[in-house]
Amino acid sequence: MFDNVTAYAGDPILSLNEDFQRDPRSDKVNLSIGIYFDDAGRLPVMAAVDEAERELVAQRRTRPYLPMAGIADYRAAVQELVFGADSAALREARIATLQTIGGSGALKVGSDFLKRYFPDSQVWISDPSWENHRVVFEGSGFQVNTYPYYDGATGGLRFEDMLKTVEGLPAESIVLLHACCHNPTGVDLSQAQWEAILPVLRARRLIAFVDMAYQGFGSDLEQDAFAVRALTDAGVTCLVANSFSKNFSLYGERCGALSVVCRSSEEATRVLGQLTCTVRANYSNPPTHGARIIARVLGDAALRSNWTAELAAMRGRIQVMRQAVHSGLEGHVAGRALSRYLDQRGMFTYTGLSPDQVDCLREVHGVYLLRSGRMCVAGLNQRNVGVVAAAIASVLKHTPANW
Ligand code: KET
Repeated sequence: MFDNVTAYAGDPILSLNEDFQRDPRSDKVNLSIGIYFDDAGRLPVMAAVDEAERELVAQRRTRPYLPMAGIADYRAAVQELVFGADSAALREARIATLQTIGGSGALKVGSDFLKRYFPDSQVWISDPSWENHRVVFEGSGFQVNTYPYYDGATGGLRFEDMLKTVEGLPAESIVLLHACCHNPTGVDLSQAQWEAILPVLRARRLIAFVDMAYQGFGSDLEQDAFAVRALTDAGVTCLVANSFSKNFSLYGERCGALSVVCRSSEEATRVLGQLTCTVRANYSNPPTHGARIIARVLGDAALRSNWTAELAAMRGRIQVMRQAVHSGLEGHVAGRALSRYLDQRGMFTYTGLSPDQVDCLREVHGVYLLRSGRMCVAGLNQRNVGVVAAAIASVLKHTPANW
């Protein structure tokens, strides 16, 4: 029956992470998947999450089917965190938000919804982007194209080229944008660059689909939401997929949300209805546990400030690791452009290492990066950073300085 089922080539991130788990070497280092590890190399259980979960468990709450759109308190908390307590669109009740199965689920529900109403539109993602963006949108039946984004020569942004491409897109094209901490490059638009692209999106009647998987890992929770809020205030049609996997360290609970900013509250009600219809057709309704924890933390002043502080400390630790790997490399390889380790933001740095160099790092040194050269800086710690810098230096010594 399944003779013609071909073998799955694997996923460039998740399959590599599984390879890492199987690697028997005790000194292996995982800088592949976008997961924050603490300085002891462990996945943290954040204190506020721990406390909220204990309370929940003590209450011995039942687990009914949730509404298709998810928990009301959770949805309200998401709206406030993403759009800001003083958002005019929120006050006017014109944002449709529903709880989703992680940020991935938000992208999937959003892209299925868009395919139904904009069947002839095409999707534009940054070059490069998170590998799964293409997979999700193609899975909904869209043609996926790229707009210029990263400049390999400088480690910065090709903003003028990006703008020019966006200016040439047909109306109702879907433009996937990263709110902050761009994955995989760690290079974001400045606030001035966002201000420059907003009128183009609006004037050309483009649909902005913003992916915000790293709120709190760039500057802080508020500043990281700048793009989302500026788009909303500028009246650009936009969808926002946000994830709590990273900033709550709740990867396996699959907590995220999709918000669609509409023209009126009446429109938002209709849009929410069709989004819940998409959910029903896929998985009926979302799960309870993780969302209850998040709603509790965000809804309680003390827990929330504890969470915000711990997130700030995580962000600070990543910054320390950026400096540590930079100075480690400086000591080993002179004359290379290393500033990108310091300048790029969020969990990732695009190292410029070639697939062959990445293979060598993994096979010879047990250091795992994505073959695109993406390094998850949040996997570094005081114990492994020196070893990693020495391993990269050793790989670089055998190749010309091309970056
Ligand atoms: N968007 C982006 C930009 C992103 O990096 C991830 C996960 C997600 C969405 C998915 O979020 P979730 O809530 O887990 O569904 N990225 C890391 C893990 C992965 O590939 O699934 C990564 O890039 O390593």
